[in-house]
Amino acid sequence: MGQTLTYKILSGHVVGGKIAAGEQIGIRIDQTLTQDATGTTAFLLFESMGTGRVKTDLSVSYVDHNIAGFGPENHNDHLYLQTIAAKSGVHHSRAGNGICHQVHLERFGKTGVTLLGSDSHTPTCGALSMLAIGAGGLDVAAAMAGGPFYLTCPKVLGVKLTGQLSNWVSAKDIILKLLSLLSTKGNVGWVVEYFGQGASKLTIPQRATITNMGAELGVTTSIFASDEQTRIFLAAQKREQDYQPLAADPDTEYDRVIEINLSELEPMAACPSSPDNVKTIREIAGVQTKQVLIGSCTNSGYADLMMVAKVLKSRHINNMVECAIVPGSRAVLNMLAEAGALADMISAGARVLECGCGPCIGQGLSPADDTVSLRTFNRNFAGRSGTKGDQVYLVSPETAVASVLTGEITDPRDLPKILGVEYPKIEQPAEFTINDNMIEPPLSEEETAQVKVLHGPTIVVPEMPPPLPEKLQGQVLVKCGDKITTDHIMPAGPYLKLRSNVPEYAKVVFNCFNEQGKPSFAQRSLELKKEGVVGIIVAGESYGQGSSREHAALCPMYLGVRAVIAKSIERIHKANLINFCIVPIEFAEPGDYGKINLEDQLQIDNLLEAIKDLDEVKITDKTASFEFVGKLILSPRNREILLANGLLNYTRKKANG
Ligand code: MIC
Ligand code: SF4
Repeated sequence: MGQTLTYKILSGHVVGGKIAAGEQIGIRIDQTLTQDATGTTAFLLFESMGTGRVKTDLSVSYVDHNIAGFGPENHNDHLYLQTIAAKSGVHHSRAGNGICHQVHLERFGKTGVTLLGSDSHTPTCGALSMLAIGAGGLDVAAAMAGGPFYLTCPKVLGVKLTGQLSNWVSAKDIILKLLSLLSTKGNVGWVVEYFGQGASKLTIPQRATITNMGAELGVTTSIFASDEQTRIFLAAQKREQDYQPLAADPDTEYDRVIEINLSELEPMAACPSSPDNVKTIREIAGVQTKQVLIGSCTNSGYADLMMVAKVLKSRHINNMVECAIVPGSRAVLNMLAEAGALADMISAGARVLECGCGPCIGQGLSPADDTVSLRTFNRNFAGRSGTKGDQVYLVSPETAVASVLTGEITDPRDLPKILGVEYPKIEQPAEFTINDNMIEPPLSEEETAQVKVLHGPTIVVPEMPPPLPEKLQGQVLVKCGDKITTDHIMPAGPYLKLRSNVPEYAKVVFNCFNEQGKPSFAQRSLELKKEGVVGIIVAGESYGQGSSREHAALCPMYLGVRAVIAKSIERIHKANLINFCIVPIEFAEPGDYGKINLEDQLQIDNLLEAIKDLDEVKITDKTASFEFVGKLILSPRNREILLANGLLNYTRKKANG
């Protein structure tokens, strides 16, 4: 039987373990990417590993998330990142150059290589047939130091695309369709591989929209074959040397196959407040919208934005709608400017933001209370936009531009009829405008010696975890439901600038559950910590969905949390918990979740012994007087990391023999 594309790349990179689904394997990492919001911690941890220059073929440090600069924090971070990149042999993409995934796709992606990124949308580069995986910053730091990345060897889901997209239906609708079929939970341990005639017709930016938002499925990554489309894109980026043909063997048998006929697809939206709450636009058409935001790392390709500009040309956005363009890369923005498309957008009334994450991560443009916001982004978790009770719909650029003209959710296929707008078919440019002057290449070793790393006063080296106790006595600090995202645990928006200062940032852990006039999660945790009582988080299914931000583990750990007991835990977050020595425990009987209450006292008598070599642990709820069993789904390496007080200490121990 032939090999899947995923297994071909894995086989070429494996350095430990057996390539078979479910086995723990270590793989060599060729490239890494970090962004400023996770990168500062990643580089602080990298520095403390003491390995000097990075050992990867290529590492790029992007500044794209935190670029608004309210107060000195952001710029302190940027200067640190710029100087540590210079010191470590890392490329540095400066603020304003674009969003990491979009820029990496354009300037650095290379077929057949592995990429580890401290951002959950790193799989975007799967569009170029790379094995691109999101991870916590500490895992990326370890990879920069030359260590392998450890993962569970995945099962492979083949998504066969047949047919052809109709006018006004786009790549976004393909991934929304898949989200409607698979949902955001229960997909841990899978890779999605796209194949079929329909896949071969999609351009690289279209594929990138799909692999990008594959992160919302909770899979390890998503990937397309490398074919003529790949060659054309890389040639247009003047990087044809980074192309090689690569595909699954023709006789491959996938662990599961789903078929999607592109000819039958129609425009869709992920309704509030989960990317899998998908409906067709026909079902929700007519809902009034007050805001339409177009762009982000999901839908910022040249064709997407040119299409929007062409539709807006000589028209005006609806007077009741605020419209902004959030370009993903400076290169695309430049090309829009050169083509006059930027002027078309501006004269139609669109506001043009600088290239960066911006409103996608709650950095401005929060919608008004009780209003609908349409975004071409990838996440609409409750409150992520910065407005409590927000109603964010995720749509394609086609649906977005149709709706911005009418002021209500509009099926773009109706545009010819209602406004006389014909579908503007946009050809991929034969050549992209290339201008890398906002990317600083690594310095030579001699030049590196002269660099002084700037640690501004708002950058605080994070504390590492103390050892776990043999007998764990703790209190349930929060009991939350299903699909708790890292945005619930560690809000971004105005707090994002505190990423480099754990004691400050930790004050807003679980802020969405804090009630006015009552002690916050952080205050309650620190009180208990003083008394020597450990904090415990109890949760439902799919705990820790969404982002790779390790602060969702690091900050609770700082507050004294040492265990999470959940019905299930998402891959990246579970790794982050282990890296920061918080024990991930899953209910053996999901029904036990209902018997536990907030503030219950829980006890585990033999925690260390269980971590050493047991798959289950007995937990006593002393308040509710019952016992239940927790599963420890841990690899031998996970166990060693927990027993070594976290990944940093574990790495140091290994280095010292
Ligand atoms: C996101 O989209 O949630 C982010 C912000 O890009 C995160 C990373 C972060 O929290 O810094 C992600 O996707 O991993
Ligand atoms: Fe930035 Fe949003 Fe993309 Fe995350 S999902 S990298 S915040 S644009």
